[in-house]
Amino acid sequence: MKLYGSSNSGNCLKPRWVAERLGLPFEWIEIDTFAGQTRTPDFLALNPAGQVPVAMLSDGRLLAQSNAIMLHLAEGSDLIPRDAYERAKMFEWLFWEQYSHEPAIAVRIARLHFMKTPEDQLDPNLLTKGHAALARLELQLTTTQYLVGKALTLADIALYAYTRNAPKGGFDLGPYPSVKAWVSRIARELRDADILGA
Ligand SMILES: N[C@@H](CCC(=O)N[C@@H](CS)C(=O)NCC(=O)O)C(=O)O
Repeated sequence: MKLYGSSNSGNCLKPRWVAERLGLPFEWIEIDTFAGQTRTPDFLALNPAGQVPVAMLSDGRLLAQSNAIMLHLAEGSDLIPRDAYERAKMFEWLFWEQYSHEPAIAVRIARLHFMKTPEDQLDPNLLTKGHAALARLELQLTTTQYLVGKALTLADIALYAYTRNAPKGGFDLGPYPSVKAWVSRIARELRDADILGA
């Protein structure tokens, strides 16, 4: 399998972490999104949406969208609950992540940290929406160690991807102690050297 992605992108790290955790062999192909490498004819042939991550499976079939790739790679593993209700709860978090978390938190990280856009040029709603998402996570994580059930699932991996870097997007995690503890826990589970400082 080939994984086309940017190491700076939480969306791209999601399927990479799943492949690493499950011991699935893959080749990582670094794509520089800021240099326009998602807009070349060769890349658009892989994903007409012009976005990473993209997986090219061992038989050549292509798959885009971080959460779809994770679901495919993790099929049959303990990262997807077998219980139907818990599995649906995992999907609840995955859909919420793409609509209510990533569009605020990932966008602020990209603009402030990577593109060096001045704060006053950003939509102020992003900060409000991002804090609402962090408060929603805090509400869950004050009562449970993981987002669904009693072990790591794709829900934790999806939400961890950008929450771990929320401070780079100007989100102080001080008011969210359970989120901070969960970030440390998931970092250890995924052996995420960027956060563990290894
Ligand atoms: N919903 C998509 C979002 C993918 C996405 O936004 N990818 C960004 C990097 S995080 C990208 O490829 N940006 C480059 C571009 O749009 O040209 C997913 O979860 O995979």
